[in-house]
Amino acid sequence: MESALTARDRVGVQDFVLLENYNSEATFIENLRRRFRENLIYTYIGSVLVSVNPYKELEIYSKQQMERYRGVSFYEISPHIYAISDNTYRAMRTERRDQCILISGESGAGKTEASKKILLYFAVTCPTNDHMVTLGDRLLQSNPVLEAFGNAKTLRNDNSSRFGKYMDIQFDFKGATMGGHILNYLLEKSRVVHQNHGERNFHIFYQLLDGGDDDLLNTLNLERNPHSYRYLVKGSCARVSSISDKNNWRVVRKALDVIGFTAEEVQKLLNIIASVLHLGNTLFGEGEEGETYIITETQLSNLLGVDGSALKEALTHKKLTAKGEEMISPLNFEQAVSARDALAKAVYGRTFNWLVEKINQSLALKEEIYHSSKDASVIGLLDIYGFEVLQHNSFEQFCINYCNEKLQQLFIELTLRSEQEEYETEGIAWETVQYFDNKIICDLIEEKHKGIISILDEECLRPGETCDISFLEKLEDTVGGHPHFITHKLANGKTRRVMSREEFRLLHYAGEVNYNVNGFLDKNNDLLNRNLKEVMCQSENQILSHCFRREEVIDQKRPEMAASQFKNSLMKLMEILMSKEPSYVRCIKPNDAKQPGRFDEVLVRHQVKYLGLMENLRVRRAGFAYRRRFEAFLQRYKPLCPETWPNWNGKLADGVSALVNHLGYKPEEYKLGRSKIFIRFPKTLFATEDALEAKKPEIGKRLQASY
Ligand code: AD9
Ligand code: MG
Repeated sequence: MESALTARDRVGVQDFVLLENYNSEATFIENLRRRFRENLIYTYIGSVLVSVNPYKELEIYSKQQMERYRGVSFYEISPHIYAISDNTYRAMRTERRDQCILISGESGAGKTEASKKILLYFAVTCPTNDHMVTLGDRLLQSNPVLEAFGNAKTLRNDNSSRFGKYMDIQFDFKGATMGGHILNYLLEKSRVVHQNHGERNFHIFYQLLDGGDDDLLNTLNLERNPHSYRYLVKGSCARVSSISDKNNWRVVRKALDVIGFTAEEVQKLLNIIASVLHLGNTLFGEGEEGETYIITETQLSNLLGVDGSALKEALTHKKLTAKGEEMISPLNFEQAVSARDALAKAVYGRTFNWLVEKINQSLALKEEIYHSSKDASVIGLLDIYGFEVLQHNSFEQFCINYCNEKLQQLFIELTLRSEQEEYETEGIAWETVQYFDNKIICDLIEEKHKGIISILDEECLRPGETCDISFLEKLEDTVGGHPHFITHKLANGKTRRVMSREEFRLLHYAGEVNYNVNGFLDKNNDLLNRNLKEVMCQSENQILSHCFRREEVIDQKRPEMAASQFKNSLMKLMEILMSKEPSYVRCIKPNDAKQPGRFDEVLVRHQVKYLGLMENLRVRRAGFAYRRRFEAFLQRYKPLCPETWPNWNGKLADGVSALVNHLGYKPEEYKLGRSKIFIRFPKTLFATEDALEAKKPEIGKRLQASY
């Protein structure tokens, strides 16, 4: 028994609810640290999985490991991302209810890696339908493609997701995978034309240049050196030691084939990627009368499949309709540069959407299966960009962090709600736990008419002179008194010196972030000059003509603005998630240096705090630390009682009663619900576990004797 205790001391407890001193943050973090030191990166809080990024490859993801977790109950075996996967799968099968797995944590904490491991688990362990032998492959191969086009090296993460992703995996009544569907959220398009110092553009550009063969680069009129392209070197870090662009190119190229892209489609896609690079190298000169002209000759129009002179004209002129008449007016230098960048962003962003559409077609249920799949169930997998605080935070960080607020809101509602519901359905009294509800911040951002997004939209639409600063002033007037909103203006009319006049600060659930309003209006407007749209919708490149629709040019109605669009897509996402049974993976980043073996306590404490893990634990423990279904409890501990061993044939609740009476549980230590036993203190369960351990040799003998 002593050695068991020592082991427990060394590696910590595998479920935080088993901590004696569960109210102490220090004990919580110490437990995480001990486990991290032993390469035990996973720990539960009840059914929530906490994962600490090891920043090194661990030998825990093999097929044999997958087998270990198949069909095995949660608590019987060490915590693992496969246990969550398996549990979710079994819950879907037995309860016939759609499930979802929500992965959260800040940038670089390991969300995308976790989501890939879950997908791999399903692809490898779930039966495949005869029709769909390649579906698992296609599901898996969608990752490298989307990562190539949607991920980039940032200061926080060498493979940072710059778009949000929700994937549904569909299973038939036999539990075989039969289809998939991806929803993508707001790609950080601004990265196409600008990157902060130490960051890169999307991986695909560098992969193509490093890995594409000479013939391919020739046809695209590209040079191999990324430094030749202005859009690739804004962050001064075209090469990253941890990334092999050449190898990744091969992986992506193969993945495109597996998913079912034709050679022609791939060529068209690469033409577009190359054209973005050429756009970046398109330079303008200024004439004597302030008119702008293009001074570079490239293959741009060929690659885009559009008429060269029409494109030149559209890059340097603007078409306006005034009083029913069309007018062409020249752009000045800055306007031309921003029209060019807007085109690059639009081309890339829309191509990314096309890519997701194509992948969805490849993962879609085939018609004949669709009709025979009334009993299909779904497991949703959410992997979004994590909370981000940079030196300079802009519109993109505002959206990303808002998205994280929404997810946290969902976590709060669902963990508390499901906990409360469980006590209710089991007929057990419930004690409330205090926690910070971030709804107040969500409201500040998204409330109709009064929220930041509404104010931003209004400012974009307001006729007359509006600018980023007038937006900030509007914010001050409208939400200036909000407890989570701060600007340089103090309530007494004085100025807060530490803040610039171009910033507002939000006190997010995960920390304070200063947002610089420069560019907010433009990014929210996300406008592309009409004549550029006209040129693009005539493109001979079918991807582009699909992405730029003629109707868009004819229809003068203003499309929804970027932040509102994002807000509405998040609302829909919340509805989707609320309709499913959630499981959670909470990812923690152990250090900012991306290094293995380093556990920075201050950093970890901060994450434990804002992820609400202590509250999560308290809620879980408020009533009872441990709960188990009667059958599972009996199955495990029945050898400890002569009445229940080797078999109990009566009512399950009576068997559990007999067992706990025999074990000497006191009435205050446990409660029997309708289908589960609730145990208040971990030590009760420890004692029972120790008794089971001590009994093992005897049970083994009895088992042998009975053969
Ligand atoms: V972001 O919000 O998209 O910027 P993520 O997705 O949370 O972020 P990601 O999964 O990309 O982070 O992990 C960052 C890096 O940590 C990976 O590229 C790996 O190098 C490393 N990592 C994360 N999880 C694991 C793991 N389970 N095993 C080994 C890991 N390495
Ligand atoms: Mg990610």
